[in-house]
Amino acid sequence: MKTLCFILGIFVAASSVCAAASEKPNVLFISVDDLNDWIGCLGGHPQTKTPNFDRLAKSGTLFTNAHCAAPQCNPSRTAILTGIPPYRSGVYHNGQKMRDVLPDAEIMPKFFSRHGYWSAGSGKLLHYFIDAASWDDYFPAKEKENPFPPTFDPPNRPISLPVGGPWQYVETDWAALEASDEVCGGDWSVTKWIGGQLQRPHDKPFFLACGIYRPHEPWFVPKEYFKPFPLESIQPGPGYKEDDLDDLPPSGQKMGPNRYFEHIQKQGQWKHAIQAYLASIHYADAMLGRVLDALESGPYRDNTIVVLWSDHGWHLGEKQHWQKYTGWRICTRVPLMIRVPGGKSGAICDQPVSLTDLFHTVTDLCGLPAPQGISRNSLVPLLRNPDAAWPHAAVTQLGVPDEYAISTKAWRYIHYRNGDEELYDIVNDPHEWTNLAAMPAHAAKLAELRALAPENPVPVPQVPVASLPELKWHPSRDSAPPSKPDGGTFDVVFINQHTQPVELCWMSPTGEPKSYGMIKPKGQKRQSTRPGAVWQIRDGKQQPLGHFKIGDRTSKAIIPAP
Ligand SMILES: [Ca+2]
Ligand SMILES: [Ca+2]
Repeated sequence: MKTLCFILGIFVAASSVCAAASEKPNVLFISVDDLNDWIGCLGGHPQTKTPNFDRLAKSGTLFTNAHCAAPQCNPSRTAILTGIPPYRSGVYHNGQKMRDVLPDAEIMPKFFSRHGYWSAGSGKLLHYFIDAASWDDYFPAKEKENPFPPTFDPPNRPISLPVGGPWQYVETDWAALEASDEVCGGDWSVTKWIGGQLQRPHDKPFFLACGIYRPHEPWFVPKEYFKPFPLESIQPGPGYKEDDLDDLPPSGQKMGPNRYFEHIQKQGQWKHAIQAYLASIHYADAMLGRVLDALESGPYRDNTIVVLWSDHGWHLGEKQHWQKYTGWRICTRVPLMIRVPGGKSGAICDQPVSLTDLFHTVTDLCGLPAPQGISRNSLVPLLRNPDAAWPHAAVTQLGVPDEYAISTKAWRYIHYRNGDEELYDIVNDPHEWTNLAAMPAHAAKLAELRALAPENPVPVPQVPVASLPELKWHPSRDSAPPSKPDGGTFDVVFINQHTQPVELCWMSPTGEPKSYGMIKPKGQKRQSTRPGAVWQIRDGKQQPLGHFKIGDRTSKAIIPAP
């Protein structure tokens, strides 16, 4: 009882409330995947329909200047669940495995379990794994390390966007489905299970984490969620400006335009994609509504802290970009809302905050001892007073140690690894259309923001070969197909498990093998290559054994024993 009195004391100082409360507040920790600021209460798109996000925001504090620790799932979610920013942990990108880099880091559910809580989750919280040892329970079965319940996969999936090349993520597509929410499964099953936990008796306080997957791709949701967004009415995001790239430094000009947006426009799918993203957000909103309804009609309505966040934003054409990975505000700014029993409702905070601060904030709210070695910036003072002094800036790391974006209350600064810079006045230019970095009048502001750079960022640790995804081996005594290389380079590690030396050959686009040398038995060769390349393996007599087709990322290619 003492703990909740402490917490509520912060907000209402009413002993009668404390007397009625149970010992410790519960925590409902909700994540949404790839949701940018296109929700009603953040005003990111005039057509969006998100009554449940808006209702949660209205019942607590909405942070309008919250930023992810990194604009991609793995480093962002790792920072949230460990409380350690990428420049300290070394988890910078999606190609790393959290447990390779941070074998001993304690994540939030484990911390809560160790402090008398029952911790459970469902859906995607970490990057496509559960980390079973950190949870008391998980749906579906935690031992399988797959956070997803089955999702409806129509036998003849509609195709709206033809595949543009090997660079294209396999799930980049969209369409209205002839299916009910229940048949769609996935988020429906996650929110059903979470709702069940919110309604049943518990003998301990709970830390319950709900990972809603939409609006992550693919954007297939039941057709009723498309209805409020007739195709002919669809508008681009208000941040879209066709000639927005002119004032960017070379690194920004390279970061912005990508082949997704070009391909989507060529296929006449831009409006369709915006429609499908809005529909997927509307669907995620309905799933959130199921969780909020279960909480509000159940026994834990008045003693549960609710935290909702998205792991990063998303471009739909802004800066000629599609997807994520950039340092611009459409990609780093995220929905964040926190409701505390007895706390403020309808509060809006525009201080720059980072999702890395959530671990410390939630333990602070629950009166638990502060975890060691994590971000120290608790948001509790801002929950008490949204205008409280806040000397911190929010740092978003962009995949490598020396590339980052910094957000303050009124300004944003982007620093690329070659030293290129951008500076934006977000009060007067919220869509970052005018880069002020080169203007002498803003030199002092630029210097001020430069000084906020992360100090001594840790280097990117090498991914152990054992953790790399494995390419499919295509055994064949015949020749291999030609390469169709398309996209940026990365390494693939070829591992020879054959008893004899083998020869590694790159297939030219016209189908001729070109030798890149021999690999000894039990030997390895790290080779730079590109998506769509084909590598043939030959024996010592130059007879083909088979080949590998390169996918879209660093991987390993195991040449099997005969
Ligand atoms: Ca994500
Ligand atoms: Ca511009």
